[in-house]
Amino acid sequence: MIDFYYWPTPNGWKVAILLEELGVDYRMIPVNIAKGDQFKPEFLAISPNNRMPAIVDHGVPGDPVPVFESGAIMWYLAEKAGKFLPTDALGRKQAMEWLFWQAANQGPTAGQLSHFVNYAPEGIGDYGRARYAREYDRCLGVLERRLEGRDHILGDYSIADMIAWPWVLIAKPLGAALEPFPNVTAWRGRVKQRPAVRRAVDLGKELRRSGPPTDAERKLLYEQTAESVAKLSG
Ligand SMILES: N[C@@H](CCC(=O)N[C@@H](CS)C(=O)NCC(=O)O)C(=O)O
Repeated sequence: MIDFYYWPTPNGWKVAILLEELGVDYRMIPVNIAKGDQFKPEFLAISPNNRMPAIVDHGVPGDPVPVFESGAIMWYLAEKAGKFLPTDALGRKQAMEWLFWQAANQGPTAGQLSHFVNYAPEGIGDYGRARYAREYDRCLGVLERRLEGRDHILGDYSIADMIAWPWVLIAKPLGAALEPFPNVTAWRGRVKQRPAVRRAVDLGKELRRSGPPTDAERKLLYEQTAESVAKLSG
């Protein structure tokens, strides 16, 4: 059994997709990031960066194994299952490259773009929005070239697709047009058709909020410092 600490966002969907694709037994535990669940000491013991997704694997001999960071979680689960990860050395090197690419480039960029598009206070978000829109566009260009002549990022469908796909799914709400990227558009559609992917994107959709964050939620999510996290986690 896997405990899956989750909130319905693109970062949460990445791991939800893999869990659904693997068909493993898991229990979804909501981490309400707008209410501060990510600062609870029991969650920080699993995920020291106070971010979801995270998992605890109970299906191992000895103590349960906690894993944080979506890329690490996905590598761990795929390797354990022997699925969605190449087995040869060169293929594994490429899987690592594209996982790190997502975690260090596309993910943070899309996250910041989402912040500036959705949450930056009126009038002061323009520079940030333009900066991250360009960088998000650049990342789409990188994916477009990689998908030239390939159905999936590593050739076969793998965790490299599952980790990069959620932030491409929501390109439109982020203000980006996919028309200039036909390879990315076809890949986005190909992955979207998979039943496991649909189930993952629907996971916990009833938890999703509508409307802008309250002042208290805004403070909790966007004004974190080492000191504020230390205070909140008691
Ligand atoms: N690099 C992390 C990013 C995870 C992340 O940013 N999670 C956000 C929600 S999308 C979160 O938990 N935020 C809580 C907070 O900001 O305190 C990963 O890929 O796992």
